[in-house]
Amino acid sequence: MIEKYKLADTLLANRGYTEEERQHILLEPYKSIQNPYKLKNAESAAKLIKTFCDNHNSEIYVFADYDVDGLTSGFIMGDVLNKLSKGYVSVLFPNRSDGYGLNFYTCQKIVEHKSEDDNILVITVDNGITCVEQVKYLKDNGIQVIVLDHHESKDIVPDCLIVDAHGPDKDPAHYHLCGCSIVFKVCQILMDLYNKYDMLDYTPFVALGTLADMMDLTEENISLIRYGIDYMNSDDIKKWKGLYWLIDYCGLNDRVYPNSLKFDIIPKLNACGRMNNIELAYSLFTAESDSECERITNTIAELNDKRKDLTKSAKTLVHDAIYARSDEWFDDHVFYLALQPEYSGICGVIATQAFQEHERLPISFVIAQNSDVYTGSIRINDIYPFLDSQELLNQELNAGTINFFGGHKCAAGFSMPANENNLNNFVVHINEYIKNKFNEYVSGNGQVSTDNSIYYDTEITYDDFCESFYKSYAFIPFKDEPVFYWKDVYCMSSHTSKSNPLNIEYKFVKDSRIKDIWVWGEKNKNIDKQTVGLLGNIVPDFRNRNRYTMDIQDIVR
Ligand SMILES: [Mn+2]
Repeated sequence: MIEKYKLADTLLANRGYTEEERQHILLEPYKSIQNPYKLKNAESAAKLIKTFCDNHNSEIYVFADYDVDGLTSGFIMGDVLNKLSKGYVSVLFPNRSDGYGLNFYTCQKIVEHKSEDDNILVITVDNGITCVEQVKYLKDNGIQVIVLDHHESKDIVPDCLIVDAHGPDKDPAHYHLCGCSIVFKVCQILMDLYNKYDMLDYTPFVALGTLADMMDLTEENISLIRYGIDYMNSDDIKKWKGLYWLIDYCGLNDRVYPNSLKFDIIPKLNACGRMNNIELAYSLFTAESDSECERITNTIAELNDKRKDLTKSAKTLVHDAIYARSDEWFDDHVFYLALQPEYSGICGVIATQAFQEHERLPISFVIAQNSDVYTGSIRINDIYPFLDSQELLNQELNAGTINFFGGHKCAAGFSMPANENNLNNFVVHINEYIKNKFNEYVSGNGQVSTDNSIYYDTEITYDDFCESFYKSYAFIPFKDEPVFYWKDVYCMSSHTSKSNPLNIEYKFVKDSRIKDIWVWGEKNKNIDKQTVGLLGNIVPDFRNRNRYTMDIQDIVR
């Protein structure tokens, strides 16, 4: 492997990527991006879309979603159609309060203003696979529908053209694609049918969608992200004015990495959806003037601050609620909060917070009480591998306490008709579910792993705390962040933070040089005047992004 990529190669090898995969990812990423024609039904979808694009009287409605994958899916589809279509194109987003997916309200509006000879196509992106009734309604009214999704299908699927690797035509070679990548591939074919444009211009958006949805980091996904990151670090990004402004606002010029997308850019875009204004993020992507970009970027930052304030106040609620009931706690396995509608975008964040307050709590959920529907998020504590939110919610769907759910084993969203009885039954059922599962597990042969061995990727030296070291691997997205070992470092002194006594700043000495490193929370130890080993990730210093420091995971003596 070329010297420049030696570290990245080691880190990938440690994570089980084969030599051929590493070769592609690092040296020939174009080889990792699979032929779009291999994605099942993608070519038929592109051809059908083309017949509408070629028609002056056509109307194409793209129905997207309110998270970052949905946003980027909607943007790519809309932008490509605006370039190719002779007819009318519109991109629509749902409100969180309408619930997830193509909703009847939007369908009705499209049908109402349709006249006899209109040629209308609805394309759902990053949603649609569960919208059986809505698709039927549209088709009954002479409207064609294409579903581009990456979610798991239920037993009954919409009666229309579907591109979804997890849909009825299982396509395991493409399970790793997010909604936005499905759209990207269909658009690659569509562009190809017109002999036009290079879709690689859109990889920054694919990178955002893939990271936001935390898709598996397969060879193809890593390479798609890599293309997007390289593009964002080049002058080409100025072509996408709004995204360029946001990158600039976050102080990331020439310094975009998968982690800066995860921790700086994606949360800001997500804040729009959480605060019921995903259109704001969309308007940034489509903005044409600098003044417009500036105004929208500032509004997004304000919205993000408001979201943070709201989260903070909710965390206080969780804290107070948990401490108010500590005595009777162990009779009850589920913690929940019912909040006002303005919290609907951050129920999941709050539900997760409950585990920080009570680390052995099995299940928590938070609902926002809108007048006719309660929308909520449920979280499973991953220390209980035998609990599965999908199993639980499916049972509740059949029992009629909820009317919709989606998500994964440990995190899911759901909605229920606004009704106190439903809520009470839901809580009773969850407690029963947990008790049954515990009993099953204990009567089985549940074993707890007691592997306490220390893992690290490679040793580092003082000189590795620098931009060039970070740059040599951080362009690769990792599921498990690289852990480095800094051996035999002498702890000269330490002092605790004034605002939080759990945070400690240590002064370490190595080779006659001093490095000060903050250690957050309860990981710190009293190691004054001792020689220790430090295990952790290399991160930009929060006080100065030009410096690098260690996010310490463990201190070994
Ligand atoms: Mn998605």
